[in-house]
Amino acid sequence: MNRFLTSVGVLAQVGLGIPQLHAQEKKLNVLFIAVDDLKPLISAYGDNRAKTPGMDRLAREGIVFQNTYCQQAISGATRASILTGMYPDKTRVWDLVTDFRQVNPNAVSLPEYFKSMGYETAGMGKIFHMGSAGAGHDAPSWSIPYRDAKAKKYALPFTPNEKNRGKATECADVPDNTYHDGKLTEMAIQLIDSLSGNKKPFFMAVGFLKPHLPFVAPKKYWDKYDRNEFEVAPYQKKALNSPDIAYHNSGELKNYSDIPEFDSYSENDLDHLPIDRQKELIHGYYAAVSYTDAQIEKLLNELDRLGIRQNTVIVLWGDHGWHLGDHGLWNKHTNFEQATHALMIMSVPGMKQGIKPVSTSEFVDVFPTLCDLVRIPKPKYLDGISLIPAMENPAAGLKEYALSQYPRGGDIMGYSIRTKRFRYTVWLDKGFRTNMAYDPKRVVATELYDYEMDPLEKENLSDRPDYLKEKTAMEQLFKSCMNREFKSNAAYAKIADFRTPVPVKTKEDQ
Ligand SMILES: [Ca+2]
Repeated sequence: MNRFLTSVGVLAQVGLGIPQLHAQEKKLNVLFIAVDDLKPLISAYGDNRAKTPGMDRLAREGIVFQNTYCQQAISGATRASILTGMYPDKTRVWDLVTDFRQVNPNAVSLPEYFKSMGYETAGMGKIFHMGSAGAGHDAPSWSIPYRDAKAKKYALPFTPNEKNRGKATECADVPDNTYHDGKLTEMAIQLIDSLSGNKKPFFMAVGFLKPHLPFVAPKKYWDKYDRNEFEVAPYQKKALNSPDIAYHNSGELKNYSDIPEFDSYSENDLDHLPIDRQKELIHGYYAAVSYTDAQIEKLLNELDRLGIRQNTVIVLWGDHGWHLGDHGLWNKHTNFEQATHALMIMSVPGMKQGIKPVSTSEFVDVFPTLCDLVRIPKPKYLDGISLIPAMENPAAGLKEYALSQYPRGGDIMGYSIRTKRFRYTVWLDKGFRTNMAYDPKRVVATELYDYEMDPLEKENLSDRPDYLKEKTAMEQLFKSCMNREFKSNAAYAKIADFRTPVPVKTKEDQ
């Protein structure tokens, strides 16, 4: 089936009862800011080390979703998911190289949908994952052709290693626009200026590359921190009784030329990355976060200067979490809390400011929430829900759990549900996906963590007799989730036109 025919079909299915704007009323603009590998470490999430005045301001003036989870902690998959409003088992993107249009030709992206609703849509920087976006960075998404800033990855000369990588960090006394994100911000400001005068509302997506590795940032951002004040992750071992499959060897970090070989999750502290290198990386990560924060602040200032903040919805999100040494892990690529817990802040004209909804939420909720916020109908097949009730009443609980997943070894998928107190993860083999009926015989490992008693995930409680009651309850919840997804996949298959399934690529980087 032709994708555009299905788009029309989707539009025909949209829900009723949503208030419509009068024809002459201009809809709200959307500024959609994606940040690569930004974990929720700003003060609004309880980390007082980060120097992030831009995001702090957005948090004060916006809505901070405290308990939001990405659907899969790797760029290609999480971005395909948030940008289509569907779980990875429906987008069929679980890696860094699959273009969702190729495996799911009838999918409609969030900006593409806004375009169909009369929006001017523009994208720049990393919106979709670079390796998994088709020509024109997914040309159907944009009414204005996609553009990107060009800049060298490093300001200082470097000799690449055999993997064609330089060092993991760089501190150079250079201006912001030496690197990609500073240049991109200048381009974004120009485009905001021109779009602000249009009759059409705009949906503008800006994607920053930092704090993704390598941690390069101008010196002034490094100087905001005293390296000696950083503490390394307090727990760097494998969780007691946890399966190996939950972990990886931090291969992405090891690609960089100055990172020595180390054992990711050894019981022996001497096998870990040396403490001084850990502190250097943590310092670099925070410097890169502050650098990107300054770019975000420039965008906010420009909206204010133009006087369009009061008719622009802002969505800021980091595409997944990051392991800064917990469990001995670096990078993302797991189902643990540090990889799946994500930053998401929205700023909405006319809504309460500085609130922190406690409800569990998921990235799949962004699509329907944005539709409701700008008062356009939402496609019925979307996997998420509107978060507006949690914005109006921050104490409201909208979801019992968030669902994340991560593949391991090509043939195994780990599905993880996170409730307010627990995480229950089940690893299933032989290519299981939620479009298949759940089969307990495929289970190869389970994990249970109790965040009330063990926030650092030091022990897998799955087999502990004193947690039998809690495990049984989580197991039931997990099965109901698998059943829900099985039914949901079957319903979606009626409007989708899947091609031959593609194997998951094992390369893990972005
Ligand atoms: Ca990423």
